[in-house]
Amino acid sequence: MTWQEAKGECRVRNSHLVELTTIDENDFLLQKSLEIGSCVPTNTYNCGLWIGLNDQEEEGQFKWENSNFPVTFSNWLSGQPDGREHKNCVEMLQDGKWNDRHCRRNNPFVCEMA
Ligand SMILES: [Ca+2]
Ligand SMILES: [Ca+2]
Repeated sequence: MTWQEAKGECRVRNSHLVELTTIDENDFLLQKSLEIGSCVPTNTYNCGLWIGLNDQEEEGQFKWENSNFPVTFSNWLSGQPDGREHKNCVEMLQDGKWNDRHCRRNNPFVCEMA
């Protein structure tokens, strides 16, 4: 789903796109995604999962969509974010690193309850 659709899908389930505020939360999600293992990594970027982080409102100001908190902890892949105004939604890659990407990309996603 697109990031926007994923956000809506989480809402329907009474939850929101996951917010990762510590390395432990990041590692936990990474571990879970590896356990589910529905994607075979063929390159760095092909197994991304949407998380709640985005800079759609103001370029470069990344924040979590549900809490509206600005990003404090972050785990960007080296060289990311690189999308400027073209890429405003964030995915977690197969190694747990983050990448900004086109919000219209179809990615799996992770919801969490409040
Ligand atoms: Ca951006
Ligand atoms: Ca990027």
